[in-house]
Amino acid sequence: MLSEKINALRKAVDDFRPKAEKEIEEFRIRMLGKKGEMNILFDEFKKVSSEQKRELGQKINELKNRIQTRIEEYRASLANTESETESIDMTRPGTADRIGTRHPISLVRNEILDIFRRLGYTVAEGPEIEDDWHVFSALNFPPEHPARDMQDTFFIEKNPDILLRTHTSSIQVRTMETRQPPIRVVCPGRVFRNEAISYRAHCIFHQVEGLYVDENVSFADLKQSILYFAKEMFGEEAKIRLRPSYFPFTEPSAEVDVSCNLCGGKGCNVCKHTGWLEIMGCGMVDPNVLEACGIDSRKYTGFAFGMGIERISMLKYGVRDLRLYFENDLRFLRQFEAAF
Ligand code: 2U9
Repeated sequence: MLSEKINALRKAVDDFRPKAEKEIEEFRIRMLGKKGEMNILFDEFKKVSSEQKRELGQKINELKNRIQTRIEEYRASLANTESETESIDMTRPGTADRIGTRHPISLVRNEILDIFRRLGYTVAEGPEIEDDWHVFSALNFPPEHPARDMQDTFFIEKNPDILLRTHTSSIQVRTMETRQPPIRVVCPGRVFRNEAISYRAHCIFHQVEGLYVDENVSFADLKQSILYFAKEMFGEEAKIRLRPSYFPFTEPSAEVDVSCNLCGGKGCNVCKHTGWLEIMGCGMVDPNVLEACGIDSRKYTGFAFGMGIERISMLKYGVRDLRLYFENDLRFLRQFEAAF
């Protein structure tokens, strides 16, 4: 009987989980107080036979010690948690988790696309694996043009030619084939050229090209759109100049320079002491190209432009080696954490 009572009480002691100091005090009184459980046990103990006294006496003493140690332990642990809660400043900002960042090529691509979206352009994309028509023939490349050579282009199949696109112009061809003017599109994407890798060239790089076709689109419209782009991308003080050039798909064609934003046009080693940096090519879409894509070149005119995203990003952020964009070195990428 008494032995069972001792066991039941020990279980109650072990199960006890106080949440506040007050509960410990109540527990102490219930167990060790004048009319508490221990004194009831001691009273009953007086009545047990002398043979049992030794064993039960030991058990009761153990239980009393257990209760006393538990009370001390609970008091100590509650005191600890209480002082901890007091010292935590709940208003302090938490430690932010380190999440991934946008690659500088994505940052600059998005920025370019946003600038042209503000001018009413929409974004179009297309396949990286293309056919001869969309990359060369529709764009007025003559059959013997060097870009069609194995040295410059990665071919997947010959006759009929299937290849990796060397520019995103194929997207504009596809747009014109499926839509009639007015057309205002910007076409971002990866392009592939069989080039030796160096600080200024890579066999894979990224472009954004643009196309505007409508009635009465003029070279003046082209210049004004590019000036707007240059100011948005490089700052309000940016100036542009156009130098005559040649592309099979535009006539007339031009190369665009922006005033060097590093030296403010005074001349430095980035702009090779000219005060100017080349940022893109452009021109009026050749009527042959409009016709090849099913657009009436007597009714419509258009302008087009193309730029390398790596190049724009290098100029904007002062990056001197293009290969950094492909190496995924975190020491490089983390420098763009704050950009967006
Ligand atoms: C169509 C008609 C015309 C796109 C153009 C350029 C000029 C140009 C280069 C810049 C540096 C490519 O990345 S780069 O090597 N691009 O100079 N691109 S005009 O003209 C087009 C495109 C599509 C149907």
